[in-house]
Amino acid sequence: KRVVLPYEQRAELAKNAVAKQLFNIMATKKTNLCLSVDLTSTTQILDLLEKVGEHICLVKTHADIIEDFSNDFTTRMKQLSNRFNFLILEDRKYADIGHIVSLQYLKGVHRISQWADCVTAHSLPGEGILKALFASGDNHGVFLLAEMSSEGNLITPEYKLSTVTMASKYPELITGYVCQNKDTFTDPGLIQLTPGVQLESSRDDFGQVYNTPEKVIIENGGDVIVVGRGIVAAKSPETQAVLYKDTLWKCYTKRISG
Ligand code: 5IU
Repeated sequence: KRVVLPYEQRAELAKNAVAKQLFNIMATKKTNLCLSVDLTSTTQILDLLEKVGEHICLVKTHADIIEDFSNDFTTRMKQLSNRFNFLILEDRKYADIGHIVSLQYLKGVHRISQWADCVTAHSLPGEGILKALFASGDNHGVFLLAEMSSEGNLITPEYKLSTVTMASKYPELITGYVCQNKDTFTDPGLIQLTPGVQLESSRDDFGQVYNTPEKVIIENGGDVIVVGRGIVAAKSPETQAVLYKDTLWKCYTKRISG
């Protein structure tokens, strides 16, 4: 069963290169924490990554909220990712026809394909979006949205099922799913990325719903856990990152011990 297999064994079952790498990073660094750096200045982001880089397996960015985005910034972020051994996920949530998504991935001011190890995408437009992303690079990956954490989102069980069926045709491209529940997929070579996690609050003012580490990892099968404001907005993000890392890893070890 996927949820009880350790990450190092799942690395061997991964068909996507990024998934394999991410499983191995988690096993080596003993962390399944993904930091969502939803900050609007490059120095804020780089300073934070200096402090918490050793505690995370993945950083999740939103390039389009950064006010002074530049190639120099992505070069520096890449240097940090090499130094601390974490990967970069651009949470772009592509949702257009394949032709446009390919341009959005390769071109524009952000040139996402040049620095992101993986990206997020909606399945809504159909498989052209996967065909386009697959054709647009090597050694990259996609986390496909199968569920969302926000209340009242319009994703249905049928949509989720069709999403997984669609993705099964692109095993070399798919790193995993962004989802909330372990029944979403069965393949142990894929990664369940779960956002909407906090130790303190249960929701924000705009529909975000938070669950505890225990719930998302032990009950719901989350593999890589996304934490944003729980760390970024804390008085000491570094201390908080260590607390999240330790708590999340404890839940994972409990889960794999049955
Ligand atoms: N995010 C979600 N829920 C989702 C998806 C993505 O929260 O279902 I798909 C993103 C949004 C934000 C981060 O970048 O994950 C969560 O940040 P907070 O931990 O600050 O709520």
